Amino acid sequence: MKLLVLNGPNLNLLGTREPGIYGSQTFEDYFNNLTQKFSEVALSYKQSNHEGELVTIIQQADGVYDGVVLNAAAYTHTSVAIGDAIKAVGVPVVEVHISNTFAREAFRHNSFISPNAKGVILGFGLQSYDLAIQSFL
Ligand code: CA2
Repeated sequence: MKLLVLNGPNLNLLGTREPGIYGSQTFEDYFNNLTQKFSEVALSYKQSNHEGELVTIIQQADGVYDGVVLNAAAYTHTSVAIGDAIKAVGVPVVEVHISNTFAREAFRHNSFISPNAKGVILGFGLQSYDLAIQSFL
């Protein structure tokens, strides 16, 4: 099984700021743990701060990966373009969030990803990614 873990804007800062919300581990470290734990899965990791680049990555994932684990970060709440891209491709996307977005500000309660996602996992810290990978297995 080939899975792509795709992170959106500012998630490259994980482990450096706001540890109270997002934890103190860098995503690269955590991704290393994931590749060891799921050694039977061909896991790839990409991150972009740019909306259009995320759209392109999702389009290019179609037919290449069996699934995408997507944390679109703040674009979750704003991006019709990313929502449309997920709808347009055949590759299943599981939406993840580190924090429980429903326990936060009202503007984080809407997602343009969820209606087009296979499922949504949120609020379990970085473990949300682990659970999303398990959902594909
Ligand atoms: O909880 C999540 O995973 C979010 O997708 C994170 C986004 C936020 O806008 C969403 O509402 C929920 C923010 C990612 C910012 O990541 C940072 C990491 C370290 C330091 C500062 C920001």
